[in-house]
Amino acid sequence: MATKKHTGQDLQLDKDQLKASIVRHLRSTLGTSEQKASPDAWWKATAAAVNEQVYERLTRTQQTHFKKDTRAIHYLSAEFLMGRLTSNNLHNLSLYKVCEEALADLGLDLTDLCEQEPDMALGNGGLGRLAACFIDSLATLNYPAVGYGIHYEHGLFRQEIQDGRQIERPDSWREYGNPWEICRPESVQEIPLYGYVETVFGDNGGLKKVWHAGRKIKGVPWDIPVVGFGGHTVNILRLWESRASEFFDWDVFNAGGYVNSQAEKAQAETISKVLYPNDETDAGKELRLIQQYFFCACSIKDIMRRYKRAHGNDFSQFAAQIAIQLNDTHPTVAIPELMRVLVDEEGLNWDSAWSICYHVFSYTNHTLLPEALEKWSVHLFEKVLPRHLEVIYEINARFLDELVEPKWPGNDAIKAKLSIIEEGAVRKVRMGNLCVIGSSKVNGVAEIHSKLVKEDLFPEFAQLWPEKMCNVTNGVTPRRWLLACNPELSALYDDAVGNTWPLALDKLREVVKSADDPQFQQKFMAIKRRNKEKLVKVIKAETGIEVSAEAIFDVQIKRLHEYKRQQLNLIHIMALYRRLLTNPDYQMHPRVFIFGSKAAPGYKLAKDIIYAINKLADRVNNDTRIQGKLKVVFMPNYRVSLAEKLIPAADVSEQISTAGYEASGTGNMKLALNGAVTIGTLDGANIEIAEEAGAENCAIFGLNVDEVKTLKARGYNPYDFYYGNSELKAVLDWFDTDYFTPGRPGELAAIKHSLLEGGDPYLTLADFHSYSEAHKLIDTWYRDPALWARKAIINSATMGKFNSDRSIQDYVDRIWKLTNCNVG
Ligand code: KOT
Repeated sequence: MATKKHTGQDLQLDKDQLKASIVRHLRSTLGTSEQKASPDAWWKATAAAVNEQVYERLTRTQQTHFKKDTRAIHYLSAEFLMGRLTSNNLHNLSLYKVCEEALADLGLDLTDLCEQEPDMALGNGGLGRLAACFIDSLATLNYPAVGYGIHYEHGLFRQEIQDGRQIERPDSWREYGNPWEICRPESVQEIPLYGYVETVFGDNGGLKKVWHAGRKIKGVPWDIPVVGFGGHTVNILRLWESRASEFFDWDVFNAGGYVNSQAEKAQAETISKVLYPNDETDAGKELRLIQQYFFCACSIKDIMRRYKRAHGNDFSQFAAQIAIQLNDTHPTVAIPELMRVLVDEEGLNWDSAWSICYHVFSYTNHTLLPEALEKWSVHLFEKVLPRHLEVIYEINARFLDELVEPKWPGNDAIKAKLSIIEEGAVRKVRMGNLCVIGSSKVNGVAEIHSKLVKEDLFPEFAQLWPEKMCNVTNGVTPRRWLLACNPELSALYDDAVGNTWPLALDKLREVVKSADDPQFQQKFMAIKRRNKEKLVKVIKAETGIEVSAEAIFDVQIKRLHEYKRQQLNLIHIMALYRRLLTNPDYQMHPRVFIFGSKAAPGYKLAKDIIYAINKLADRVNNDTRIQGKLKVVFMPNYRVSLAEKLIPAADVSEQISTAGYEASGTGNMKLALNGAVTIGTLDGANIEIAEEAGAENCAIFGLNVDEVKTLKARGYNPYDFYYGNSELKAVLDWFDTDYFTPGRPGELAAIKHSLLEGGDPYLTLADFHSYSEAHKLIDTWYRDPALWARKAIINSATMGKFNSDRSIQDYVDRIWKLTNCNVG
C-alpha cells in the first residue's frame, strides 16, 4: 500500500474553522458558553483548539522517529524556563494571524488572552532559559530530541516589593490547570532510594551487586509538546513529577500506620514540590540531591525503555542511537546511574558499560564561580545512593590508575586535584570532575568562557584529553525574541529582507546597508518609540511611576549577583543624580534606568541592593529639582513574559559583569537583536557581540580578563579608587547617611562595606571611572539621532550569529553528530 506523504499542509486551519473549534472546546472541554465564559476559559478553549493541531503533528513526529529509528539527543536539565506557550505555539504553527482574526470575530483580543497564561517559570535564569531556546531550535531544525526535567509544582518564587524590599511568594503556575501539558500514566517509573548494597553470586557464578532500596518513589511523566517553527516536528519536553509509590505505602499501611503512610506520601511528593531558587550557588541539601537523582533515574529508565523497544537486549547500538547532554552538573548522577543499570541490571561487563557511557554523555559548563561547582558529601551519597557511591569509587580508581598515574607518575598533588573525591574533614564528591571524566565532550558557552574552562578550570583534564574541550557559543530563539515579542520590527524586517529571517537570522545583515537611510531610520526608531510608549503604560500600571518615552530607556535585567554588578549601575546613577544636584546645567539627555531582577532568598547583600535601588528610585523620581532628567524604575517579579515587554523597548543594554565571570549571557543577545546598544565589559558573549556589530557600535569599558587577573595578582585595594576619585568617595559616603532612607541612617551601609572593607571582590570601584565615561559616550551618541539610529540598526541587523539554531547546529556538528529527520 502506498503511504500517504504528509506535508503538514493538510492540517492548516482557516479562521472560521478555528473559531468553530474554539467555541466547540469552550462548550465541550470547558463546560461553559460564550455568554458566561471567563477570560481563563477562553484562553483554555483556544489552547485546546490549537492542541488539535499540535497532537496530530506530535503523533506524526513520533511515528516517523520510531519508523526511521534515528539517533536522538536527550537534553537533561534541572531547569526549563519556558515562559508562556500560547503565542509561541501559534507563531510556530503559522496560526497567529488566523487566531487573532478568529478571536476578533468573537469579540476578543489575542494579546489580552495571552495575558491569562501564567509563566512556566521552571528555572532560575540563563541556564534554564537556554534549555528552553534549545528545545525550540531542535524541533525547528527537525532533530529527534527529548528534553528531560522536573515537573516542579512551584516554579521560581513570585517577587513582591514591599517598602522597597523583596518578598518571596509561592509561584503556582498550574493551580487551575495548564492546557499545554499531558499526563502519561502509561510511562510511570519507579525509582529506588536509600537502603543498602548486597554482593551475591550471579547466574554466571561471578559476583554481582544488588541494591536493596529503602524506599521507592513513583515518577509520573508530564509531556509538554515542543512545536518547531513551521510546525513539522513536534518533540516533547518530559517533566517528572514525584508521587508516593505503592511499594512503601502498602508496607506501612499494612503495619497499621495510616498516618505514617500519609506522611511518607507527603515526603515523596516533596521531591518535585519546589525549584531551588539559588542561581549559581550550590545549596548542598539532601532534597536537592534526591531531586537530581529522581529526574535522572526516571529519564534513564525512559531512554532504556524506548531503546529496548527497538533493539531488545542488544546494547551494541546504544551509543550510536543515544546522545545525552548534561546541562551543567545538576544531572551528573545520570552517569553512575547508567553504569549501574548496564552493569547490575543488564549484566554488561564494566569496560563495555563504560565505553557506552563515555560515548553517550557530554557536559556543558555554565559558570566558573567556585560557589556554583557542585560537591556532595560522601556521607550523604552513601545514605541516599549507596550503590552509586561504589560506582563512582570504581570510576575514580580506574581513572587515577589507568590515566593519571601513567601521565604524571607518582604525582600525588595532581591525583588529589583530579580525583572525583575531595579529601578533607568532610569528604566530598566533585560533580564537575565526574562530568569531565564521564563525558566525551565538554563545552563552555562563549569563546572566552570555553578558553577559561580549558585553561583555568580544568587545565590538567585538557592536557589529558585536548580533543574533549570545545566551545559552543550560546544563542536565543529569534521566534520568541523577535518575531513574537516585537511584531512591528518583525514586519519591518519582512518588508526589508523577506519573511525567511526567523529561520535564517543572518539574512538581517542585508539591512546594514540601510543603516544610514533616513527613511529606514525613521521607521526603525518610530517602532522603538511605540514599543517604549507601550512600556510606559506597563511601568505606570506595575509601579505607579511616570516616565517619558522621550528619555533613553536604559535596561539591566538579570538575576541579582555581585558579579553582574547591579551595584555599579546603582552607584553610577547616584553619581549622575549628584551631578544634577550640584550643577543644574549638567548636560544629559533624560534617562530612565530600568531594573528587573530576583535575588536568591538567602543572599543578603543582593537583597540589600534591590532595597537600595528602590530607595534611590523613591528619592530621585520625586525630586523636582532635577526636572525629570533622571528616573529609576525597579520592575517587580522579573520573568520571561516581562522580558518580552522590556526588551523591545530598550535603548541601552547593561552588560557590565566583571570580565571573566559571566560565562556568556543571553539577555545581551536579545536586547541587541531588538535594537539596544550595549554598554558592556569584554566578558562572555559581549566580546562576540562587539565583533559582530563592530566595537564602534557598542560602548565597551572596563578591565578585560587579563587585566582583572593582573590587578588581582598585584593585590587590589578598593581604597585606592575611593580616595583617588572624589565623586566616587562622595557617592559611597552617601550610603552612611539617611538621604535615601529618611530617619534610618546607615540602612544601606552594607553596600559600601562590601565595596571597601569587604575588598570589592568584583572590582566595582576599579571599573567605575571607565563605566562613567562610557555612559557619557552613550549620552553623546543618543543626542545625535541619526548616529544613534545607525548604531541601533546595526546592532539588531548583525545578531544573526546568536540564533539558537546556529548553536544547535554547532552542537550537532561538534558533539552530537545527529542527522535531521523530516516529518513532512
Ligand atoms: C547555576 C547553578 C550552577 C551552575 C551554573 C548555573 C548557571 C549558570 N545558571 N545560569 N547560568 C548562566 O547560564 C547561561 C547560559 O549558558 C549563561 O549565559 C550565563 O552567563 C550563566 O550565568
